[in-house]
Amino acid sequence: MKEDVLAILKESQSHVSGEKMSEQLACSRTAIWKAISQLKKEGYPIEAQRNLGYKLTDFDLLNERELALIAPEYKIHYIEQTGSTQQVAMQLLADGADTNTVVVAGTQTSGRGRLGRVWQSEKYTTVSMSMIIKPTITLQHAPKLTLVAAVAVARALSKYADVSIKWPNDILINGKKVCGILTELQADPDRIKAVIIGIGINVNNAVFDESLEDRATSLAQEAKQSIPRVNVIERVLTEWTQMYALFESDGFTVLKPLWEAYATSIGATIRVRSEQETLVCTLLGITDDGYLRVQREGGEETLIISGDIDLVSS
Ligand code: BTX
Repeated sequence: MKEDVLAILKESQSHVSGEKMSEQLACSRTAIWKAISQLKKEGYPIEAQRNLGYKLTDFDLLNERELALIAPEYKIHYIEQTGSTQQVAMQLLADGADTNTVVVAGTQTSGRGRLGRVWQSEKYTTVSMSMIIKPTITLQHAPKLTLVAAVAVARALSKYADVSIKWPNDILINGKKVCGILTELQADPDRIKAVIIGIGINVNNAVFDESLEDRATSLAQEAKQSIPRVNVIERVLTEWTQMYALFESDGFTVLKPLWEAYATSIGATIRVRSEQETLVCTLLGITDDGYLRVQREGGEETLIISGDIDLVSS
């Protein structure tokens, strides 16, 4: 009953009367009133107005219960506010968390990117999530997991806008970053113990810090409508489940063409900044191992294992 009442409230943009709900659900008005009281106790912001009825006042509900409904095969921990979901996931791992444990934060105060960079994810407008995976692959194959996650997120976000992937870990819309992916490993010299894949998605951000203004965008800015974060998380987990199953059964080779289809800079001139050098070259694609294939100005082909890329010209 409670779930049915919640579903009606979620679907409705305006107030719904108790009478209408009791007719729709073929139950008494007392049963509706009880369900509403329970939902309120669970933290659902429901406004009651005389003569009008009930309305959910927050379209973007995010809590443990909502998350449990979208992906029962995952153990999702919701935290209203935390420093970094990566940090929480690491602690859960140390406490014995299993594969498919996910941490989601309402807001993140010290989000991190690669190489100690800052990831901005405050103000309850973004998706900040970290997934614990215990894959049965060797260390050498680990970088591919970032690419598998990128394909999954790209597919999930393509419902809202045209997305592209920028190697290795960014998802862009109209050339601006909408999502970053951070893969962190716990490994013995010969074997991966666990991988924590952190995904940060700008969902309902209306503005960005001056430093990001020209380089960042949100789904809401691009789709011109607000989007419940729980829907985005649901899509990401659904796509991740499918893409990761493909990766486990058939390897990265089947995912490579999917990745390349989103990588719009293939054939373009790019600047690669790696630890070793900064290089202007042509992007050819990726290898079966997930490394970047580029062509230097003299024609020589080079593989890039890690680094950042920027588009110079298409
Ligand atoms: P990255 O190192 O590739 O990108 C970080 C860079 O992206 C920053 O230096 C800045 O220029 C830019 N940036 C920072 N915040 C944003 C933003 N909100 N939108 C667009 N651009 C931004 C990317 O690292 C990996 C980010 C992973 C974030 C997730 S959130 C959940 C999990 N927890 C956590 O602490 N990190 C991950």
